[in-house]
Amino acid sequence: MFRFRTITAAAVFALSAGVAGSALAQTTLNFAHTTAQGSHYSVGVQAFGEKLAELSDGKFEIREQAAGALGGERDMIEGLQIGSVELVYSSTGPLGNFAPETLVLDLPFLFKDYAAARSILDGEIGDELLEAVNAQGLVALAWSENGFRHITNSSRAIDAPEDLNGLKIRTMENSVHMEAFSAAGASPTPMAFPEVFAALQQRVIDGQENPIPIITSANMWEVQDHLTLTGHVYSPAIIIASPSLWDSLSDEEKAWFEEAADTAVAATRAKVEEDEQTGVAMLRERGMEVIEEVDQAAFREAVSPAYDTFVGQYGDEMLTRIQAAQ
Ligand code: EAX
Repeated sequence: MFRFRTITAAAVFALSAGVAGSALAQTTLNFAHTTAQGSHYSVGVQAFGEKLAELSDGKFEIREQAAGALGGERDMIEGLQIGSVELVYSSTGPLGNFAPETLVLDLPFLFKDYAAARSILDGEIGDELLEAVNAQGLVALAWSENGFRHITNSSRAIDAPEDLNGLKIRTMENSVHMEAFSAAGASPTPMAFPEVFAALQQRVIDGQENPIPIITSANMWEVQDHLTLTGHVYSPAIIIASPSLWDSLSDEEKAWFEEAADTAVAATRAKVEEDEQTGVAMLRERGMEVIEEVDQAAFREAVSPAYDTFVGQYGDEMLTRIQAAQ
């Protein structure tokens, strides 16, 4: 015991004498997401890391854990609650299983365009929904963006909702999305994102639905022939921190993280816009057959029973507020 203490004291002395104030003071934080390096989330994580390093003068360093290195989105959110990961960039896919108040955001055809979605998420409604997430032992820093979701599959061109009949479509682990695809006649198969590519490749499922930034960054063209630009739901993203990280921070440090999150959101949105402009042409070049002219009213009608189910379970107060705000 005596010997151990001596060594420890000597080591502490050596460290503090040699490298005080340098890299030793640095804290490395894991920032996890399910999408590929270089994707819209990845660009956000990198921007977050740069901003945080700048504000903290190098005290905090971000280590990006991309492509589901720390599991699917449900696993990662659970990881935040138990403190095995510090920061997560996630869609709302599994979020409603933690904070049901956020499920309203997953209703199809709720947001009319990107501008409406962004302004509502950045405003009072968005703040209230972040608070609902915080009530679940999480620290929600900001709403970010995934984009309007579209349907891909390898069986047939989907021109109208009837073409979905019987198709096994992977959905996120989200009751509102599953209800919508059921109502439209598809056979929804919930699955964590890191499993989707292999499931498509092995034909365990026929199709999936995701925004252009995901379809492009996940190389979906390699395993999917058809893309229909249904834009059937706006898919938000959220940046969440673990309570154990948060509780270890001073107020000044918390403000740095909040500013870094805003920087991440701006970077991600810019990348979504870029992908929206270039992605469809890129997917066509790589062999996907793309249907751009979509009768959205028909799809809206086909998924409308999901609204009745939602309102029956959760009421229509927040839904009405979101509709009235655009
Ligand atoms: O958050 O699971 C999904 O389809 C999500 O869009 C993806 O993981 C990005």
